[in-house]
Amino acid sequence: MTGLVPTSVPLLRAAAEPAPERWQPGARHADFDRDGFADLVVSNEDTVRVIYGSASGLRSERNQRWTLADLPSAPADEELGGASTAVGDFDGDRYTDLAVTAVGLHILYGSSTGLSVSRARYLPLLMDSGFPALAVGNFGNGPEADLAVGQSYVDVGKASDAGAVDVVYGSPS
Ligand SMILES: [Ca+2]
Ligand SMILES: [Ca+2]
Ligand SMILES: [Ca+2]
Repeated sequence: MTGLVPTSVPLLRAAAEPAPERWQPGARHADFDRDGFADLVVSNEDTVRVIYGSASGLRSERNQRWTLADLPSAPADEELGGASTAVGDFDGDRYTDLAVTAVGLHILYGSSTGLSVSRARYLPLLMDSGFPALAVGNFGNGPEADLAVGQSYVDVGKASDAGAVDVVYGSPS
């Protein structure tokens, strides 16, 4: 067989269970450790996982898994509540970084050893209860990648559920 070869990997066991209404899996890829192999990010209602690529494909040895409780500076007693993810080099060090929205915005920075919560940043953006829409690009204000966070139901002033877009500009580490 040539071309695409289907291989089933049981990444999201929760998918076999009844899905809450808001359940929405997310998948991204980027080379967080710059070893030349793409690494895979999968997220669901309450968990973000990273599976690192290798010469022999995605390998489980270096798997990472975070819930909200693992992310630094996040408010306690909250559920992840809908993690959206996006990737970009937000600090311009050539390692791709991971943005995770969960009760605010978390940036996990890439490095030669991959992503680490010990090198993460938390921005307490006001979040609504849905899955924010994320877009990455260099919108200007420095060469680093920037992040736009769109939310449908966030209140703006006296306008409830008005919706808003926050833009977070990257900056050197
Ligand atoms: Ca990699
Ligand atoms: Ca970076
Ligand atoms: Ca920029």
